[in-house]
Amino acid sequence: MAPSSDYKEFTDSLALAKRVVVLAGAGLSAGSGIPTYRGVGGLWKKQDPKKLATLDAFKRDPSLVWQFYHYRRELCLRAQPNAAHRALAELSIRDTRNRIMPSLTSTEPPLFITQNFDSLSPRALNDLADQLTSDEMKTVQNRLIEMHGSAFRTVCTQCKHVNFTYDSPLSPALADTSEVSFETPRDIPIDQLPRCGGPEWKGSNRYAKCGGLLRPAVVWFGEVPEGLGEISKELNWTDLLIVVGTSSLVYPAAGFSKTVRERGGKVAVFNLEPSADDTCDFMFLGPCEETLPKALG
Ligand code: BJW
Ligand code: ZN
Repeated sequence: MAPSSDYKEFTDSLALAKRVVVLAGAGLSAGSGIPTYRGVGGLWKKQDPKKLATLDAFKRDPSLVWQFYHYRRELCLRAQPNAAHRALAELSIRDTRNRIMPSLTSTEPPLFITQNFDSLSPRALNDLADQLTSDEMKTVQNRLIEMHGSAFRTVCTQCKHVNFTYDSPLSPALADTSEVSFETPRDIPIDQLPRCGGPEWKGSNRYAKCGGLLRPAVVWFGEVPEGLGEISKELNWTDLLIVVGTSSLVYPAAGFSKTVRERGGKVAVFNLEPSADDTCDFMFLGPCEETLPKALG
């Protein structure tokens, strides 16, 4: 049967669903000016992911890979959440208060899985902080999984210390990396790339002088995405999966809709165009920054 694009029918399914999961991809942030990967103007149309988004690439040329991530990190820092990020953040907090869902058995907000590393969804949630207690906000934040990592986290290749920061640049040598300079990259000596300051351990300086090379805490091809345990548990009892702005070509995320449908849940796709997820119950074509507020508002 062809998927429905009837907003009322979708709202009814949402109201009946006890367990909602959101899966977001690059199209969610396209309206904020962050390029997607595979569409028109997509990153992987211009750049070869094997040279930039694998551990081997990083080992071979950390200077090139860091310039690529610095440039994209800056783009994310300058971007603002759009109406689709805001609509999804509202969905999370309204559910926490049980205002939208009739389910009295669950006060858990939807599990919000994003493949994006741009921090725009966490920022949209934080923008609603004044409507929640700090405990409620923690509950909502704990339900957000950045399955392909974050542009704002680093991990030390030596001591494995993880750090989160919006500071930029992460090392002075990266300061003047723009898109143009990224496309003609400099050869930055390895000791001038971001290095580990170690965790700020009170009473111990065990790692204080680690100084190891940092890498972006993003999930490259061949690496295991984050939060898969929680995700696969949740997909077993998902009533409604809302899939936003992903081409559904990258696994394991590309398989989530099939899992939900096999277990009897419904799938709603919000995309500019039909994607690999065309076997779904609802399909709303158009920019998600327009369709999502309409569907969730
Ligand atoms: C709009 C819009 C608007 C635009 N409104 N919509 C063969 C078969 C099966 C699997 C494999 C295989 N060969 C290799 C694999 C595995 C591999 C894989 O899937 N490769 C495929 C390419 C075939 N996967 C992996 O390696 C993953 N790890 C893994 O499998 O580990 C093994 C394992 C799994 C499970 C358990 C145990 C072990 C890791 C994948 C890591 C992906 N990393 C990246 C880079 C992150 C860092 C960075 O950004 O640099 O993640 S790649 C890139 O793709 C990024 C994205 O998160 C990901 C998905 O892209 P997304 O979000 O779908 O973007 P696009 O551009 O593809 O689509 C945008 C969509 O938006 C389009 O549909 C537009 O129409 C739409 N759109 N504007 C609504 N305004
Ligand atoms: Zn370290």
